[in-house]
Amino acid sequence: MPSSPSLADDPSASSEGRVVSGHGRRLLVESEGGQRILCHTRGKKSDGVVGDRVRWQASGDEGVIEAILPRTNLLYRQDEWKSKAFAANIDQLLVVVAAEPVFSESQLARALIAAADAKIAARIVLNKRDLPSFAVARERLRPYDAIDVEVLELALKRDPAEAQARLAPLLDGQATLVLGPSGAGKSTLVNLMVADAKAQIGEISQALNTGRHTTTATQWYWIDAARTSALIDSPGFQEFGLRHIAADRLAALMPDIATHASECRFYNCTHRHEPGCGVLAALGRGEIAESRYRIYREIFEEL
Ligand SMILES: Nc1nc2c(ncn2[C@@H]2O[C@H](COP(=O)(O)OP(=O)(O)OP(=O)(O)O)[C@@H](O)[C@H]2O)c(=O)[nH]1
Ligand SMILES: [Mg+2]
Ligand SMILES: [Zn+2]
Repeated sequence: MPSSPSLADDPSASSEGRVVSGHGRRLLVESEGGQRILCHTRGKKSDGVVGDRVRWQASGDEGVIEAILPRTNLLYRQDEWKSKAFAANIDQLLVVVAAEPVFSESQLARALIAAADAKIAARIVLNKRDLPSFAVARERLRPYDAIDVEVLELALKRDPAEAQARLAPLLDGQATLVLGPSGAGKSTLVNLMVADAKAQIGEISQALNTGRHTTTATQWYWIDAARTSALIDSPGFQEFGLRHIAADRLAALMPDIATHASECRFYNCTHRHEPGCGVLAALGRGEIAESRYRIYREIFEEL
């Protein structure tokens, strides 16, 4: 007689699910039938993130995570001392910024670079079209038209019907991570597209521009009852470290820089001071936006 089989030997003892929210070792897992069960990870491990597919086993009213299944992708940031995962197994990214509070183009560019590195398609939403400062904000996004990142100009709160009509086809059948600075309108977007989301919205005074965070945890929402389209709301970020990216790969992840990097005299050109640099030449001709080149330099120095 063999001794009692371990769970790994008997798949019928556990079932698959998806992490829909979580903090540390406590993860909320949605079963294939759609129920949500609070699960704990075994031991000290706490590497489950929202979007993860897991094997879990019931244990009383709660559950225990047996394994995190292999990921198709993982979007995360790597700051100087810590790494922070946003979500796993996502189909696309929506970076939401707004006319107000004024957004950091560097943080936006970093999110797009991380997405390119993880091979995740990305779009930008520029929200609060109703505000007078919108035109200036739109102008700051011109370099992104040139690299074929779609910019959706929306007023999620002021013109919800139009925003809904434009977003619906883009979100259909996809798992979409919503990322961006605090106060941009991420939760407003989630509430617009998900009937019963009730994501908390920060009614902070526009004038104060305080940038307080309203959403504190990443959370997975289904848009449709059939559970085919999902939105993942996330807390606003203020920094976005890219220390997981090798310095010599950075240019390749910035399409406007990459185009001209092939024109450099030296194959290992860093595009900072080398003679015959195609990137510096293109910058001089105005074919690369100064803000984009500045961001390239800033990130390169960090790596
Ligand atoms: N004027 C204007 N305000 C908007 C619009 N959409 C959202 N807001 C406001 O912007 C503020 C912030 O919205 P949230 O959806 O909470 O922003 P968030 O990105 O989720 O912020 P965090 O959760 O802190 O990361 C709220 O006061 C919204 O009402 C819009 O189209 N126009
Ligand atoms: Mg929010
Ligand atoms: Zn160069």
